[in-house]
Amino acid sequence: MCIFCKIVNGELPANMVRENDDFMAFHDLNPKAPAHILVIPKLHVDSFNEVTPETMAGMTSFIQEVAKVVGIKESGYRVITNVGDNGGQEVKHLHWHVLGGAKLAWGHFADADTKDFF
Ligand code: DGP
Repeated sequence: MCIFCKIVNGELPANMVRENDDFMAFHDLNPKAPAHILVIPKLHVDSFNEVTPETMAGMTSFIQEVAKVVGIKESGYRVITNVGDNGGQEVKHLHWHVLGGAKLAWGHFADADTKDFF
């Protein structure tokens, strides 16, 4: 069972922000911003590649609520989902990083010189 499924079923603890029947939001263990929340569907989905439009619809309003609850809705924030190896996905359970609380830097490549791409 993946670590996020263990958080869903209570086997692993998490610093919970918000929860409903379908989704959970909790603080990231290794925050990359003053506010760094992970939003997951309770039902296991490997990644964005497999998510349904129905789940996406619920995720959208849930993420909007989370941004309001943590107080970053007006100041601004970033929503990211990493997909697969090149996307840097470490946990193979769909999750959205909701980052805010400070002005965020934009963009990077992990191990290549950007001039090779443009
Ligand atoms: P990603 O690289 O997109 O798969 O991001 C996985 C994130 O999950 C990473 O920022 C660290 C976080 N993380 C990993 N394990 C745990 C955990 O057990 N609890 C919490 N709260 N976050 C975790």
